[in-house]
Amino acid sequence: MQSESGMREVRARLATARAVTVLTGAGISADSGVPTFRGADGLWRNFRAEDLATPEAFARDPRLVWEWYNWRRELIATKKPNPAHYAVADLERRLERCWLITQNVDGLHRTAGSQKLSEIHGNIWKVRCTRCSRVDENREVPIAILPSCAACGGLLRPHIVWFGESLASEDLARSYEALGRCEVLLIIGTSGIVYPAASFAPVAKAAGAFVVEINLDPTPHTELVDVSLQGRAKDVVPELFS
Ligand code: BV8
Ligand code: ZN
Repeated sequence: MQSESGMREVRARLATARAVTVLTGAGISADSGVPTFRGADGLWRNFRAEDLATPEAFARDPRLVWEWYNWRRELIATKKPNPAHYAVADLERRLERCWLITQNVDGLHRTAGSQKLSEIHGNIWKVRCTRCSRVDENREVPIAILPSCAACGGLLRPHIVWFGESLASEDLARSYEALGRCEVLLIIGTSGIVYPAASFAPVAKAAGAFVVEINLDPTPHTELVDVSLQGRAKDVVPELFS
């Protein structure tokens, strides 16, 4: 469906919807200056996912993995939410039934005010003890010595879901509930490659949702969605609600 008529259709649906679910990926933070994973300047081009974002990589060389996450933390610490993050957060004020599922670990949705959310791949500002599994918010990680748990002395790891690791069952349950009951699913800035998030659009579609994609480029979702809006999230997303 063309953008102008597509935009009109989406705005009309959102104006009457009682339950909206939003699924976001790195593309929504790209407009804040956070590098995506698979784009031209994507993170993975300079790093190989299997070298860094896996439990095996951390077991093999925890210092290397911490150096990469500290580099990303320093980068993200200077970034701010953009109008797309704020428009998504504003949905919580408009609708009593809305839920945000984000693959992003940068925390920018929380900074923008989103509270009804599942950070299904974790959060780069949280650490987890590899021995007692305690999770803490931790804004500073001294890389000179590997960070250890205040409670038991175990080695701390980023509280992030790596490739080959299962998502938290609570996050999955919450996500499937939000996908199963929403009238509209907005998919913003994800390449639709990483599972299980890549299977969320068909789940919502099968449950009867009107599915909308906002992306710069076509993705594996594009032929399945009801409306595909091509453009930058910071420009398109606020337009959906104005
Ligand atoms: C699991 C943490 C199982 C790291 C991440 C073969 C087939 C199917 C599945 C698999 C398979 N082989 C392996 C698997 C499983 C694997 C997977 O899906 N692999 C993929 C690569 C095929 N999945 C897993 O391992 C998951 N776990 O399956 O567990 C299991 C079950 C039981 C027991 C044990 C295990 C775990 C997946 C989570 C991995 N962790 N992140 C970190 O972030 O440090 S994934 C990583 O990719 C990020 O979290 C990121 O969020 C995520 C998805 O990427 P996107 O967000 O989509 O970002 P991307 O750069 O790709 O795309 C950006 C998009 O934005 C583009 O479309 C671009 O056009 C658009 N864009 C850019 N700018 C803008 C924009 N759009 C709008 N406006 C703009 N301005
Ligand atoms: Zn511990």
